Amino acid sequence: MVFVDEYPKTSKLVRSEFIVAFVALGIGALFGIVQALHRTGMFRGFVSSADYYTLLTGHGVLLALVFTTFFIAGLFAWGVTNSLERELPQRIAWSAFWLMLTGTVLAAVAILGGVFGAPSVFGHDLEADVLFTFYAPMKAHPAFYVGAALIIVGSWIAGLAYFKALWAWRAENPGERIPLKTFMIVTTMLMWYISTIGVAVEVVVFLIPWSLGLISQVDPLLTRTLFWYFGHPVVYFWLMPAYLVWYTILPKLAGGRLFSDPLARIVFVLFLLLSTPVGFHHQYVDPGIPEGFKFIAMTNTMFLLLPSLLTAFTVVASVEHGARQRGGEGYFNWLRSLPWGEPAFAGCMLAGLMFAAGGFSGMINAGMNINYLIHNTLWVPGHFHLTVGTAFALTAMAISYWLVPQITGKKLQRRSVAIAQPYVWFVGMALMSNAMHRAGLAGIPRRTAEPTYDEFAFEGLVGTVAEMRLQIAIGGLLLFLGAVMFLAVMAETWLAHRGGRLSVNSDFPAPLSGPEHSPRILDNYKLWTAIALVLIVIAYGPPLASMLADGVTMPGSPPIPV
Ligand code: HAS
Ligand code: CU
Repeated sequence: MVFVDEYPKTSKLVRSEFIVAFVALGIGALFGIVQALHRTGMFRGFVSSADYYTLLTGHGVLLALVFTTFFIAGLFAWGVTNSLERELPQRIAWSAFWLMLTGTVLAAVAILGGVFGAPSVFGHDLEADVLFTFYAPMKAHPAFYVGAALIIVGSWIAGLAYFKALWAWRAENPGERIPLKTFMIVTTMLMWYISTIGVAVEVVVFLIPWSLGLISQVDPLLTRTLFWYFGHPVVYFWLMPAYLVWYTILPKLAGGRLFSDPLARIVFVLFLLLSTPVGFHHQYVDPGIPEGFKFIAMTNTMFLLLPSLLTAFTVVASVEHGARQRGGEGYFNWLRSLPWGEPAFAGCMLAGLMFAAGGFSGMINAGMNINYLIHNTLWVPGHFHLTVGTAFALTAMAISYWLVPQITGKKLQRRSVAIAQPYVWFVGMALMSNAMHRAGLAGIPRRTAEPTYDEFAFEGLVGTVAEMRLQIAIGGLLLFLGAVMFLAVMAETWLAHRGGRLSVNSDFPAPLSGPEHSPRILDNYKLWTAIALVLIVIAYGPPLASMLADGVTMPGSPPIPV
């Protein structure tokens, strides 16, 4: 039975979440190409350099916060429903959706106000050129922070719907192991609840009253620390749903079976434990944080490589199993027997391949000494366009080719465009990201509208200023083309009529090694949450105490209008 017929209510919720996600993707991609052409000097006719930061904030918020959060909410609603074989509690799920959407509209209006001359609204200039990390003392309109708070609270309520479905399932299936997709989803949500405490305190306790003028100062180090307490785990909030796709759907698309359910559970427990006590690796150059706690963050970050390296092993082994079921042979020849002409499969594999590169550039970031070389340079956007921009984004687009037909009951349209799109995205990202990494190594800064590269010497580095500019511009154009191709296929599929049997379904073969091969304690997520909190107290307790010792706003800063 097609998913949309079996679970019509949750299908409608997933469709709504995906529509918001895809609209955010489209607007964010449009801002992206305008930025790329502007800062490479290829074409500067769209915006002034002053408005560049409005676009950059829109690009980051719409793609890194809105596209991701709404797509993940849709994917998780599908995953819980599919694995527990029941509709989600609708009232809770839909209230989460409307809260997140209200928050998104508020934040988007505040951002776009900047393009329309920042008119005064409720006594404050309507603008939010604070970028997606919204560092104080740069100040946005209060609506921006209220919007961010509503998105966070909405996501918390969405998680409640998943837990209610799980508790109801457990009452009917006492002693049963939690089905893997739901296990992955609840561990991700637990990590999300823990990590969003930081940004919720930052926004609700400090930035909203400060932007309203109710408090005169905030301590920028404290608000940055609260942001990065959340800022690293949020990247795993983006990665773990991609891993859910790679572990539980990709093996099926390859014609195989998941190599090891127990390894998958261990990976998600490791992310729950280690994702949050590492945030200082974004603040290696910040003053006021004892070096020892930066070192602890670096050490934890290196441990955090383990779940991803385990993933590389398990996912490739699962895909290889599929290849051999198709008659694949040899040490590597089996790769050729995989369904590279299937858009969902090819997109996920190319996303994984590119994430390997993104992961290794993350390792460079994580080294305290080498980080000084790349911090705040174009290297960092090069890194995160491989990670959230491809590992997550390309996986989300690829799996939509498989999932959207099931939540609409309509056949995928424009298959030839869908087949080409992951490859266009992959080539575009390879060009743009590698040039960004190299430019970063040469010291070219990130977040600048008017960088004059000319005086940067490139001795010893392959490439010249002109070549890097060209690569970033061509790569950006291909990425924009890839986004348009994806949205065109989605629109035609959405608007098509139902008819004929779908070639896809949500039935999954049992893993080669099932949950019965893993200790039951893995499912004890209360234990893992408690340990995660202890690790956080160790990593953050003393530094936060020292920051608070001299008062929550001292040394403070008044708002700097952007
Ligand atoms: Fe990062 C900065 C370190 C992962 C996103 N990161 C950022 C920022 C973002 C971001 C958005 O230590 C910038 C924030 C800002 O604006 O300032 N990052 C890491 C490390 C990892 C890592 C060690 N990052 C991510 C992920 C992201 C993401 C995932 C989004 C989704 N990152 C940093 C650091 C900074 C940073 C510092 C601060 C830099 C600075 O100074 O500002 C690790 O998690 C990476 C582990 C991954 C691997 C790769 C494993 C390979 C796999 C591939 C499997 C293959 C498959 C298919 C499935 C070791 C899993 C195979 C294909 C075949 C053909 C067989
Ligand atoms: Cu990080």
